[in-house]
Amino acid sequence: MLIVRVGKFKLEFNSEIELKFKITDTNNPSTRIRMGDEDEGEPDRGFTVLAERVKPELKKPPMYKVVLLNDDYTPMEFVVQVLEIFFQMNREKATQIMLAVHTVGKATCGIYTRDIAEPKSDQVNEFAQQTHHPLVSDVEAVEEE
Ligand code: TYC
Repeated sequence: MLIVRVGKFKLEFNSEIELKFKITDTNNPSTRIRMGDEDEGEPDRGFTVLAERVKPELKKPPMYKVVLLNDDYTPMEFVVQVLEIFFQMNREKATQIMLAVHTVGKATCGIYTRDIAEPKSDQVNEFAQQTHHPLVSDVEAVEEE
C-alpha cells in the first residue's frame, strides 16, 4: 500500500502509480509529496517536487557571408550594378564594396542564413556567366562566438 498526501488529500494506492502535478503558485513552486501513513506513525518516505521555469532556449541559426572575389576583367561598373541589384546597396555603398574587393581581393556583400546566402551567391554567379564576366561570388560560414 502506498499513501501519498497532496495538500489536504490523503491518497491510497495499491499498485504502481504515476503522479502528475500542476503547480499554480509560481512564487512557491515547491510541493512536498508525503509518502508513508502519518496516522500510523510511519516515516515520511516522500520527496519534494521543485518546479523550475525554464526559458526555452532558442539557438541563433548559423550565418553565412556572401563574398565577392576579385578578378582582372570584370568591369567595375558591372560589379557596382551587381551589388545594387542583388544586395540592395545604394551606389555609394556599392562602389565602396567594389573597391574593397578590387584592392583587398574579396569583401563581404551580405550576411544571411544559409537558405538565403546560397541562392543569392548562385544568382550572382549565373548573372555573371550569362553576361560573360568572370565575376565569382562565394559563401563562407561566419565564425560563431
Ligand atoms: N578588378 C576589377 C577591375 O580592375 C574590378 C573588380 C572588382 C572585379 C570587384 C571583380 O569582384 C570584383 N576591372
